[in-house]
Amino acid sequence: MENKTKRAFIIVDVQNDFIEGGSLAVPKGSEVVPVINSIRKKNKFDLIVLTQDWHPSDHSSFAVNNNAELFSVKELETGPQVMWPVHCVQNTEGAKFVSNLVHEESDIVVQKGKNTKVDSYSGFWDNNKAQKTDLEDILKQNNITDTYICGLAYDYCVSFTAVDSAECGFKTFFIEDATRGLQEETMLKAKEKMEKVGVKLLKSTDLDF
Ligand code: VGL
Ligand code: ZN
Repeated sequence: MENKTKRAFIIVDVQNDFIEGGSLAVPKGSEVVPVINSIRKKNKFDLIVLTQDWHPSDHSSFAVNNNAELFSVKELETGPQVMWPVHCVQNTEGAKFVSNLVHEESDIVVQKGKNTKVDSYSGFWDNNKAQKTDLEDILKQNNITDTYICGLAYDYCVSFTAVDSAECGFKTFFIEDATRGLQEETMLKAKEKMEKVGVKLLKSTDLDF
């Protein structure tokens, strides 16, 4: 039986729209980039995955497409949805990975949020858990046992990805200094949720492999 630890580094949504100057900027979002670059340089991962928020321009999470107030919560067919500014539209500058983020040929890119009707914070599933991305299959095909999650934004896509990772059965680590969040209150809730499902929170300096 193969039971060797195999580690994946999952870098969530480090895209221009989520850093300073972007349309859905996370405060100090760009600070994660040098931390992430140094993690991948110092530590040995078996697989590196980048997720990319990749919306069609008519996406239902955009306030303008619903005549809704920015950041309000609207009841859509698919459930409650935060009304976001237009962000990470497919093939735009805002959807590109931040230019100083190290990105190698062997990295796997998983795009999400492509279905107009439903948002997808997690890299694994859409918010309704109706449709999966390829992420779980990719990790399982590579015999990954442990995942290390970081990126933007803490309270949405990063924590949702970490929760799903734990629920998929991976030993899941959330690298606190390699993420930044939108709001204190939602970050606290996200942290509680992660701890409840067994995600371990740690710092990049704790990694020793
Ligand atoms: C995200 C809100 C909407 C994120 C993506 O990457 O955290 N947040 N789309
Ligand atoms: Zn989005």
